[in-house]
Amino acid sequence: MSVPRFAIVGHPNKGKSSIVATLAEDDAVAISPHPGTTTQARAYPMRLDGETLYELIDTPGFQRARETLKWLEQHDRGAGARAAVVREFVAAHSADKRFLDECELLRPIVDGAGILYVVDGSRPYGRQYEAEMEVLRWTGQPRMALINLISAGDHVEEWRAALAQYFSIVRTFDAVRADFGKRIDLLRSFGAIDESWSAPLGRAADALEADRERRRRAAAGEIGDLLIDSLSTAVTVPLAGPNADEAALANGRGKLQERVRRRERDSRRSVQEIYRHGALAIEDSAAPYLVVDVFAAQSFSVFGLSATQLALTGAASGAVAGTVIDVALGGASLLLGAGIGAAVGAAGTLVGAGRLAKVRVLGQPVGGYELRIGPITDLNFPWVLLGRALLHAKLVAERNHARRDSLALDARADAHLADGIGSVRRRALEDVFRRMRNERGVDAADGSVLIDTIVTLLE
Ligand SMILES: Nc1nc2c(ncn2[C@@H]2O[C@H](COP(=O)(O)OP(=O)(O)OP(=O)(O)O)[C@@H](O)[C@H]2O)c(=O)[nH]1
Ligand SMILES: [Mg+2]
Repeated sequence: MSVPRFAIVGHPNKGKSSIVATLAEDDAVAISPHPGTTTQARAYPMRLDGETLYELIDTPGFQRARETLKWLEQHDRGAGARAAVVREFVAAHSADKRFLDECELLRPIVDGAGILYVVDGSRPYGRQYEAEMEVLRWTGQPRMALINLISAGDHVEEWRAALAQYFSIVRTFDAVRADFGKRIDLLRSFGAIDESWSAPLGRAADALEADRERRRRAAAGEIGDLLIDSLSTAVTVPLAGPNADEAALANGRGKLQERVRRRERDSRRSVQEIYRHGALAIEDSAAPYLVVDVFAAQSFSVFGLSATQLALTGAASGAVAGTVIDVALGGASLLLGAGIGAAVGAAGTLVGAGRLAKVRVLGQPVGGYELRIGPITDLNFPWVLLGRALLHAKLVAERNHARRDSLALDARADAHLADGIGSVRRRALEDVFRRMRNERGVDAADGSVLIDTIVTLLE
């Protein structure tokens, strides 16, 4: 069975390429505020597991719709021959510079593509569009109109009335903000206009929905791995003697932080690749919680659990058990603390504000000593990592491929994330975190609690 193909056509600069990018999940489609950005028809396949589900063809906008229509009318041989006359138009003008754009946009349609006609519903309707719509009607191909809203105006109703004269299905569709559900609706409704497409498009929609679940699980797996790795990370630095000095501590602390930061960056990249957003930049002053360092105080205040939540969760008990010496690294920012005066090797546990990492001096069998820093035992550390990862993954999963700005945080995300988790889940997660912190390792059951919880939190 042939793959359903749609040509996205319309006036220049109305969001055609944006719709292609959205429906093909391809952020490489050229989009710009300047009319005439797309100059050639180009197919973008939507692939899943090596199979092409459907194909979108981006096209240049109409330039000479009225003249095109005039030519068609001059060659009219009755309704039954109109599709053939359009084909003749393309053949007769393929070398005619004046009709380059018309030939580019009509060629895929005469070759069998369905039509998605895009208009901007924020601008008033005008009769100049009628020639375009009439030319499209002449092709006789299945067609649907999409009302995109590029700016603030609202002329949707007048557009709807006019479009209904030419198209059996008219939908509003926000090229830049349409979410996954809206895209699936669009696919299914396009299946309804053409019988031969209803089965493959129905299957495509089902496959995309199943894939959505798979992606969510894969993203949860990445976040789970990030937590496991970051909570079990420890670094070593060489020591001159059996006592740790300030410089060695600072050196080890820096290494540990850098390792966690790098791990977080890698995890974000993997999550973005799962959602086909590999090239997405995360840098926007509007997104401080996402951009600032995982170790910054701001991350802790936004994503960490409150003292009450920590107590309710049971996180506080048993967290510093073990024979190693926990050194308080002080201050509001984990491991950044000034005044780390703790002499490693001294007896006792300095709990301080709960900003902790395990620190110990190891004797080497071949002589010499090294300082081992980690794992990070700070009670809030896993919650901060998790909160940041969830927010990032949700924004990436929602993000439409027509957007060209960097990833920005929605103001609503200001709500304290940990509040949404619920105490039962929080406790289950904290049990897993505790085992990670205590270096006993996590087993398969812990792994599934972790992943299942993260999947739910991503919904
Ligand atoms: N805010 C907003 N901007 C949009 C929307 N759709 C398109 N745009 C913007 O409108 C401009 C044109 O979008 P394109 O997708 O390049 O339009 P096009 O129809 O392919 O343009 P040509 O290829 O030049 O004919 C870009 O700056 C888009 O970012 C929308 O739904 N909302
Ligand atoms: Mg374009």
